[in-house]
Amino acid sequence: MKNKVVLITGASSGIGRASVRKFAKNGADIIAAARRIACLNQLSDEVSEQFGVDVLPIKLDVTDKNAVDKLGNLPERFKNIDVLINNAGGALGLEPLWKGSLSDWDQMIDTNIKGLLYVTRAVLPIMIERKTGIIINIASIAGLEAYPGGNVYCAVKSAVRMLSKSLRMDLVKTGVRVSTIDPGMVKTEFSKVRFHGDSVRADKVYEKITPLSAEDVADAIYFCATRPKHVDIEELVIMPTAQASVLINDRKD
Ligand code: 8X3
Repeated sequence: MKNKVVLITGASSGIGRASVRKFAKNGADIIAAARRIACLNQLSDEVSEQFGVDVLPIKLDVTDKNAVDKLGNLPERFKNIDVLINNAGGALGLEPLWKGSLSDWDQMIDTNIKGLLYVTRAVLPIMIERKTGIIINIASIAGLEAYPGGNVYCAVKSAVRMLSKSLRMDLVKTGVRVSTIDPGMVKTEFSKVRFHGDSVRADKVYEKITPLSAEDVADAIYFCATRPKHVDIEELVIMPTAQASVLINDRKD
């Protein structure tokens, strides 16, 4: 990964943060993008000191088209993005559809779908011009199977999978690769965000089971990004051993 530039969205926590560390540890220079710039600044200082790589923290709301456009004005050093990890996204709410919050829906659709589209569109021209690059989209097992209350989240993650598949077709003659990763249960801020800050409810999701860690998923992302140029890991499903589907889990009493 030496001399490679990796752009990671949603880099301030969870899978994004673990990916920053994983790629930096392996010598990549990083553009770490997220809304929480204070967290990014801290992460960037920590990682550049520890691994001796360049890290550019940028405050970015992926749903803000104008802000995403500015990715075209990156400093020369960071212009040639080799790996884009579309990680920003997440779930809000777990209500039956008729009780769902419209603003939660808007936010899920805007972040998981539109944000991913905006960032991908901004980054692709340079990859196509250089005939190299890999886009890694973080979807979810929620995009493979529906579950009660999953409604909009399942739909947006399913959309991410379909966008990835179609994008692969668009890019087949360009040398640019696309991978999708579908994680199952991962212990991050995911559930706390989904339940609007209710940590007690969030902690219950990971009770009596060993979930994936953000680092487990970052390892899978790194694997996809480091295959030989002629190999594209199109889709990778990664789940805890104790989880067989969204609702089939082995919880130890
Ligand atoms: C997270 C997996 O099952 O909570 O993307 O929707 S699930």
